[in-house]
Amino acid sequence: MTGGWLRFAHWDQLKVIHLNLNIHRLHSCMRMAKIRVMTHTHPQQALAHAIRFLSIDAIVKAQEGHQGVPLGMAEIATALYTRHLKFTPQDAGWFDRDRVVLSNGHGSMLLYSLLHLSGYPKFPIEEIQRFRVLGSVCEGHPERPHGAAHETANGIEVTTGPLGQGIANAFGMAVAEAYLNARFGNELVNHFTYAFVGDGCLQEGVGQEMISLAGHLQLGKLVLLWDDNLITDDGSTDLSISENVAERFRVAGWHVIELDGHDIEAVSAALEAARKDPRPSMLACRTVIAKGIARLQGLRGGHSGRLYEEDAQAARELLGWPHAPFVIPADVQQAWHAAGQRSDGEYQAWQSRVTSLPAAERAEFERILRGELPANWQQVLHDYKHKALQAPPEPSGIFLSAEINDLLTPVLPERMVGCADLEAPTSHKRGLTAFNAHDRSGSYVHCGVREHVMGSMANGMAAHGGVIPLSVTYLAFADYERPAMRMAALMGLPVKFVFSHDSIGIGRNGPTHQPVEIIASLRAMPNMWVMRPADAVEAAECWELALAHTEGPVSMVFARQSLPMVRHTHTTDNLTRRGAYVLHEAGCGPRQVTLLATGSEVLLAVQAREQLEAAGVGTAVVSMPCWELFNAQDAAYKRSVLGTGVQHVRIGVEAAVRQGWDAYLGIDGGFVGMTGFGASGPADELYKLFNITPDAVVAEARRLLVS
Ligand SMILES: Cc1ncc(C[n+]2csc(CCOP(=O)(O)OP(=O)(O)O)c2C)c(N)n1
Ligand SMILES: [Mg+2]
Repeated sequence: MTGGWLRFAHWDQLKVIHLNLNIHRLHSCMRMAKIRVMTHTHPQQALAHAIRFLSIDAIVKAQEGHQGVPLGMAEIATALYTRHLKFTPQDAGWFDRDRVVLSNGHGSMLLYSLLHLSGYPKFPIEEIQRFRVLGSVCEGHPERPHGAAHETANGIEVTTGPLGQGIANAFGMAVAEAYLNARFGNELVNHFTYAFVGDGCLQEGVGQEMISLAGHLQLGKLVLLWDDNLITDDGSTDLSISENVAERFRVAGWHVIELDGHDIEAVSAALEAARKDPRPSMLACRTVIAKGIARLQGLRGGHSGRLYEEDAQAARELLGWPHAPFVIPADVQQAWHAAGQRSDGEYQAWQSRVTSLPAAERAEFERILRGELPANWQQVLHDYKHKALQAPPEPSGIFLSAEINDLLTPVLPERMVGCADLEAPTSHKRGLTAFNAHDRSGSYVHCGVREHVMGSMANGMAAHGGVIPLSVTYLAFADYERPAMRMAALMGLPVKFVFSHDSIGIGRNGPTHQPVEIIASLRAMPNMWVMRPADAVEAAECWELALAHTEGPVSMVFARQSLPMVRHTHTTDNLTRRGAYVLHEAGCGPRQVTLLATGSEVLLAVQAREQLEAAGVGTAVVSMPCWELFNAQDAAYKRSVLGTGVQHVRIGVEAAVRQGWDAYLGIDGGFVGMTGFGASGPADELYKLFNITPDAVVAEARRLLVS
């Protein structure tokens, strides 16, 4: 009894202490705010307040949004944009601009206010007033515009919302910058990457992966601005975290400064120090969430608690801001516009440095900036196709990709490869050297066993531009980078996610390493191409299409086991271009059976066809390396490939689950594949165990033809 009462009292006490702490925090914040209003010391305070009130007014109008970040980080952002950032709103895609990522993307009004105030043309006041209205550029969370950055850039560098992604993207941008800086020199590429980051991003696992790898690589031009406000959605950070977060950065080799995030001078001085320090920097800016909203500041409700007009009015009185909603006084507006022009000189100087480059150098640099592939880049792939038919290449599926990539190295110096500690079995390093803390000229990033940050890094690199990122691991571990893959698809970023060990055919590592459902799940992702080539020729064709594809990511799925040739005749045409094609038409009579297969199972289908044809059953084999490309073909082509007719049956063959196949097979179609997880054993034995064999395909055809 006593123990129970004591426990209860203890809990109650804790609650009281917590409440007192919050009230204390609230009072001290209000005192601080009043003192600031009374003394109005800092000449730039009104610039910060302009961010605050644009955010408050937009959120009140939208009747929802997250005020915590813009109100808490207004001074930090003011210091960065008015004194340090290299940017030109009039040319938002200027290649040598500093990059800014809002990793705590829920605080989108911070970014929109900054873009509006500093003069980005896509963010007029009307758009701020349409925050969260369908069709507005001021969407709930920031969304990067689709398309080539030099044409579409509007100031939003990456889409953010899933916490942790943004800082990992920023890290990728810093990697791309360092690589291009090593290649083209300070005169052409020399910029910083800044990221606003909240507690949530630093609680996410990907955040820790990023801290570790960026510290290891000593990316000195990466600067994080941490909104250290001690609050997340559920309330105090004490609820869920007790380690010293800044210390995590220090032990990983970062330069850390802890400071008052509402002190513009302190922030500015820290930014100055950060820019000079050779280590990546983290500015731990202690802030008050929702600063300026007396009812919510410093409290859980500051995060996104509903704001009312009364709150806006009270804030105007508290902070001494007499202006009507969405009205920025002329002097403040002018000061912000001046900030937007602060880099004009540097911009002009950079332009003239580019125009005065020797012609060939300039052409190459501008090609890289535009993200264009060099003339004749396909030639090595075409040659490879020829050669593969004359002398069958290395057998393993993933090694075909490795071989192709090795040939691409001198042709595409902008290609950068990240791999999550699987260099030997995937072999995409070959002619490349490592990008590391001492040598930025290498284009192979040893990511360590950190698949998630590898994917997000690749997204950041693609968003930065000037490099073509590859992200390499086993297909079973795609799930570890899936959040990044989804963001690549959502943003339309041209990242090549390369996978090996694509089915049960991996050897004896067992079902943990045997993906059965992952191909289907990747095919379910909008705007993601999934390619599963059947042999060396298809591998070259897939790479040709993947590299030319700039509107979104590609998952390139390769077998670990050998992929003997299934294509025996050279075609100058890229047959994979249409996603699926008839590899063998029925020979002995009209088509009765169509076998549809991908990757390593195409050969099984070919062998099954031989048996069926020998028995007088007209059988076609269709190779389907990329469903997404096939789905985009016209109905007539689709019909010609899939085959039609009452007497005709279709069978899918893939060492994976059936999900998705019904679109081609129909409910009456047959399927030879997996229905559950795999097992530990040699590949050939597993194929027999799970009945994925030519005999099984033949048996399925006979069953369907009879029924
Ligand atoms: C991966 C992910 N999980 C959860 C969320 C939902 N969410 C949005 S903001 C937030 C709290 C984040 O706290 P913090 O970064 O400290 O932001 P603050 O409350 O200080 O604005 C949560 C849980 C999310 N956006 N992304
Ligand atoms: Mg927080």
